[in-house]
Amino acid sequence: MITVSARPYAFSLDPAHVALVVIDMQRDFIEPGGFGAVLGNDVSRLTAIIPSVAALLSLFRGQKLPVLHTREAHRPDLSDCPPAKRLRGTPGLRIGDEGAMGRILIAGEPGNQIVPELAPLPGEMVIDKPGKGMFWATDLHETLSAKGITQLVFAGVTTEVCVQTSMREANDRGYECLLIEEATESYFPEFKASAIEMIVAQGGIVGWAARLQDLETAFA
Ligand code: C5J
Repeated sequence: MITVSARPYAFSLDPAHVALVVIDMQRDFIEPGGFGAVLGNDVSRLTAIIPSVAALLSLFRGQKLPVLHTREAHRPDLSDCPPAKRLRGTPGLRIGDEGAMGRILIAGEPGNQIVPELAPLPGEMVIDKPGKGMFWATDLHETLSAKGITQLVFAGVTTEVCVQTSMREANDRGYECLLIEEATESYFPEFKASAIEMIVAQGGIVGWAARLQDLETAFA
């Protein structure tokens, strides 16, 4: 066991049963000119965490620990996108519509690829998820259980939407979840801060949060 200084109290990390989860670091959310930017968001906030997520990936890859990447992605025929999700937002800027980087949130489109700096390596898990949470309509729980993984270290975007939803789903399935603060971001700084406080509140009702430096120190 490795002890990581964390909130609300130290996290006991078990290298034999842990995986890193990088949520939705896809071009459409992160890069200037993508879907997130077209919606009026300041994507520079999200671009800024790329080095921290890369450092986290290096840490796990260096320790030969499992890595999982997710993408929010729908099938081209939208058969996995409920109308209530598809019809949300401004016409012309909805899921499946043609955007600056191809069809919005559609698997295989340029904007749906993970940013090159954080590209998955051969052998790393990549999960296309049609929901905000990574367990909805995926076989991820079975995949992680088969590998004996019981702890998940989280990074990615956005903190209060897909990261928090995935952490809550994981927590309900019995995983111990640790969020790395510098490796997650929101278009809204106050939402990131609030999401982290919600996660660690009440004795870690959803999980733990730690600084990247504290995780690196624990592994050193
Ligand atoms: C993610 C979103 N990845 N905000 N998606 O958080 O719609």
